[in-house]
Amino acid sequence: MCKKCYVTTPIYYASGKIQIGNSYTTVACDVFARFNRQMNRKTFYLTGMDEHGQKIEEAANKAGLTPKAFVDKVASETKALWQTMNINYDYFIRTTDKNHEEVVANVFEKLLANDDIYLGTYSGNYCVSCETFFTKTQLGENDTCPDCGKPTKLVSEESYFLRLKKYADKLLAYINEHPDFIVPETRRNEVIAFIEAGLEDLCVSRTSFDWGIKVKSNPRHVIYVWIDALFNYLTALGYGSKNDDKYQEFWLNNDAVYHVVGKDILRFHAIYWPIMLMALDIPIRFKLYVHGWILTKDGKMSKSRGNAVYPMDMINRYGVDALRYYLTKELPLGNDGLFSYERFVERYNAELANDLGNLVSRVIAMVNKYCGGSATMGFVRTPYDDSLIEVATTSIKNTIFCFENFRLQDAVAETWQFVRRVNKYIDETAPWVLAKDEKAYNTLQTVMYNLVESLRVIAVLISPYLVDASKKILKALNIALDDVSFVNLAFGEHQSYPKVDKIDNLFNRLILEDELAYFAKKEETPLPKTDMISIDEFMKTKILVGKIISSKKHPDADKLLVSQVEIGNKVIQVVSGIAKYYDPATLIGKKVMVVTNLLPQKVRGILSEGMILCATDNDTLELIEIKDAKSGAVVK
Ligand code: ME8
Repeated sequence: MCKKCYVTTPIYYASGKIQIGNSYTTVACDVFARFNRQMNRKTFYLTGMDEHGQKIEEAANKAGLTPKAFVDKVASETKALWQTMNINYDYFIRTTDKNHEEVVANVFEKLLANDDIYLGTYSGNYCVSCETFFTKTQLGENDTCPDCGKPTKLVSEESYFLRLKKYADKLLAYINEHPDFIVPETRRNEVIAFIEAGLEDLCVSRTSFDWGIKVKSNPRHVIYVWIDALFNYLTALGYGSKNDDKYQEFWLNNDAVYHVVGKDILRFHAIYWPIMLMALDIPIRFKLYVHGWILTKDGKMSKSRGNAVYPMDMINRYGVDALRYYLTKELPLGNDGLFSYERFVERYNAELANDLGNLVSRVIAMVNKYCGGSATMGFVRTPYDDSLIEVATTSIKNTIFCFENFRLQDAVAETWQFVRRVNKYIDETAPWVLAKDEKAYNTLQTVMYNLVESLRVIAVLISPYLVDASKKILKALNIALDDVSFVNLAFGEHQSYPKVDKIDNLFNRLILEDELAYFAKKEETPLPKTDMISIDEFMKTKILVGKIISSKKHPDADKLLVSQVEIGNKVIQVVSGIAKYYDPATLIGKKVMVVTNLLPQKVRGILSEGMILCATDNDTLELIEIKDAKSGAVVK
């Protein structure tokens, strides 16, 4: 059995805020890392940020910050979020780290020297949002990005290319010889089909933006984000630097390296990354675990689609554990999972408040009430004990098996087999009846011990995801956290509980209607200040067609004209700043658009009752003329 574990999340683009969809991978890897630590394996958990590229440059411009100031801000916000979410990573890499930049630039030169990278011209469509090039056949309708649906840009520029074709056969052979290289199998088959369809060499540099690592031998080129990003998995371990101990320990001499990624970045990790490693003669040590997406009822959850749910909104209302539980429980490795508030509240009530929270409160209250707050393994057995212990043993074994294989959802389900069995054991043994019968004292002791010991086993099994609840239970049982381990975990291992402390409710029951009303109200709260207006606001503007029947210069202002405008059977006076562009005589007879419901106001002493609409780019100005519609017609 392996003694070490290296697990990585993708590094998140610094351009967007973390929503619960992409926080999924980080929670899942944290659960896996905690499990491995509990198996006494030396574990290195890596996460971080992808901070270069056009997308981030644009986001920084929009925020009015330099790219560096922008990514610094996002990185510190992200770290703070992970801390709140009990994410216990060992290293947080940023692609703007000097060491990372230096190593990536060197790796690029090495690939160039070996002729694995060559200079050519790229011509094709580029999606800034996904930082990806697409061929014509891959594009969606109207040349939109096949992944995110946004418009792509046609780009033609000198570029460096990584030779992929050269390695296609070698990669296929590797995948065939390593059946568990890509998990689950459906994703593996997808990758095989993609390679068999023929690989195009990959564009790996850009000249049209600046924010990135420069090619040392040709600084006009910036290394395109995927070489930069993928290498984080090695630079974080010190690869290519003076001190590469961690690279030796966790990559070269380790059988358990896991890259956990969403299905949208499968190709990059399953094809481009191993080919880069092959070209550099670095052994492929990793396995790829590919998860689906968290969807909402209108598709993939993402900030750009406007359907994102943010972790802090859930944490502020339900606590960190509830969110970690939901993410761990709801997303199977292979498929997508649906997020809805209804489902969240249902799961919370059924599994956290009822099955677990209630169980813990009841057991601790009973052991205090009936046994003075202590429990010791007894010598009497009830007819239900064998079954309880059998389910405990199976549940421990299966939970560990599922965690080992990154089947986190199944691991939770296996543990819950036991949680439910313990609840049933209370009903079967009815301690409140035993407590009334003096002769049943020893049986009651046994039942209480079995229940408390069950809580201990459960607290260990849930510790990778319900981090706080697990600690609270163990604290109440007065068990040192250092004693907690999955190795040799067995029912009956801990034989005496001299003092069981009272405990507050772990999860208070929620009322579904209240929660739905809360989120509905939250969604209705006014949008942050923007220059957008609602349709209702726009519809308040009354625009009618008017015919200019006379026009003359304003007596006191060179820039203004005073016109009489006939609108239907009414004539209004309008003062407009158009004298620089129009001779008043040429306006007579023109039909124009007039805003007619502005409050009348005096402009340099002359009353203006409306506004004539013009198109302007500041250098030129043009009245918007109407050809056929009659004076008085409505513009809408
Ligand atoms: O792709 N459900 O970064 P990223 C589940 N920088 N997972 C989701 C999700 C959802 N609704 N939305 C996003 C990048 N993700 C690159 C990675 S790694 C060398 C470079 C997941 O911030 C997505 O599938 O766009 C991906 O695995 C991760 O969040 C990072 O996405």
